[in-house]
Amino acid sequence: MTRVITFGTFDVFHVGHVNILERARSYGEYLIVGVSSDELNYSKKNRYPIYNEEDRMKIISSLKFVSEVFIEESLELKLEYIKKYNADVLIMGDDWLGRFDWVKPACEVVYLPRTPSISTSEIIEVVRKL
Ligand code: C2G
Repeated sequence: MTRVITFGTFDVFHVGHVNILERARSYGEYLIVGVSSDELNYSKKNRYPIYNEEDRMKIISSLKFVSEVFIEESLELKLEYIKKYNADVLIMGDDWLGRFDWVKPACEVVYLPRTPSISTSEIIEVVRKL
């Protein structure tokens, strides 16, 4: 059984998130998702997510193609998470192209094209202008 792992904030959940999770799952039979903690998001983007980590975990774990969910506390712990969850493949969107190649001795790394024209930041901007 191939075990696939992916990571993300998945704030203001949208179809781009569904697409990457669905495609990630197609690489194996078991999909593990590391959901970035509120603190990790703050350290990366200088703002807290709109949805808190508990709600984001609940949304992701309710998807039929997701097998297991955990909180990702740090970007530097990728290798530890890959080992802990016994992952064979790491899937990331191509906005992260090359950034996680350093885990390659431990597992295969695949970057998938992002869904065009949709992002959490764009949704926030559009709503803000209403
Ligand atoms: N994504 C996508 N298409 C979009 C928007 C997002 O394919 N239109 C993908 C991203 O490439 C990423 C995943 O959805 O693989 C989650 O996106 P974000 O929530 O923006 O995740 P991010 O904040 O980049 O966190 O350890 C890595 C980080 O935790 C990733």
